[in-house]
Amino acid sequence: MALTDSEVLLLMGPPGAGKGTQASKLARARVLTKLSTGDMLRDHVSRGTALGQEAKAIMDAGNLVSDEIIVGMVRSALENRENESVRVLLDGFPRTPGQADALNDLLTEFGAGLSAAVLLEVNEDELVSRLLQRANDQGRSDDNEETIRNRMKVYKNQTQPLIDYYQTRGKLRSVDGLGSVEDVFARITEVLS
Ligand code: B4P
Repeated sequence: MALTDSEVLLLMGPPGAGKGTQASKLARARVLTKLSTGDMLRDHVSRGTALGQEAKAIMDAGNLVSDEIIVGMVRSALENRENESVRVLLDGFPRTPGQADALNDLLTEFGAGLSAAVLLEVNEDELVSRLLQRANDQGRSDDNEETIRNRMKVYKNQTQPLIDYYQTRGKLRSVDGLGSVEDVFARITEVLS
């Protein structure tokens, strides 16, 4: 495949499934630009922008920032990309059916299509233990037990329906997210080959 061809991958999964971790590796390996809505939001928070001030309390409670803000951020990232083709890896977006519809519209507008949606599957005990470990290592303000519990609930109610959405469209690739980072990466590479 020539690098001028468009490729759009998205990584889905519950909080702590390894999306951010795998997204960085996958983007490097396939020469894609990583677009992480979580990273973009944290960047706004740390710069103290109006958007960041609005998002901070929502993120700290483990809720989802509005579709309007998120879709606006992704749209500007796509508009500001360096290459003619659309070669992106979406990390943590879409997270609601409304965002998934908006992504379809955006990709049509930019002349690209979704290549695959990779779902990382990890059981809840392991998710909680990873996030509490990260709380120790990095002190992220949404990695405390109460917020983690809410993030899991929000994932089940608002994001899990996207599994069917992408399954029905023949785009879903499920991957076991347990094991070492390298093992999980090898599984992802295999389902995309
Ligand atoms: P995100 O930044 O997407 O946070 P996340 O779901 O916790 O995933 P993350 O990528 O950070 O963690 P990962 O699983 O890689 O979102 C944060 C918040 O932003 C959301 O709650 C929401 O408020 C807001 N937001 C973001 N996108 C939004 C959207 N589209 N719509 C609305 N709101 C949005 O890793 C977790 C930990 O596990 C790490 O410490 C990692 O080192 C570890 N780990 C990874 N792989 C492992 C492995 N194989 N084994 C052991 N540990 C592993």
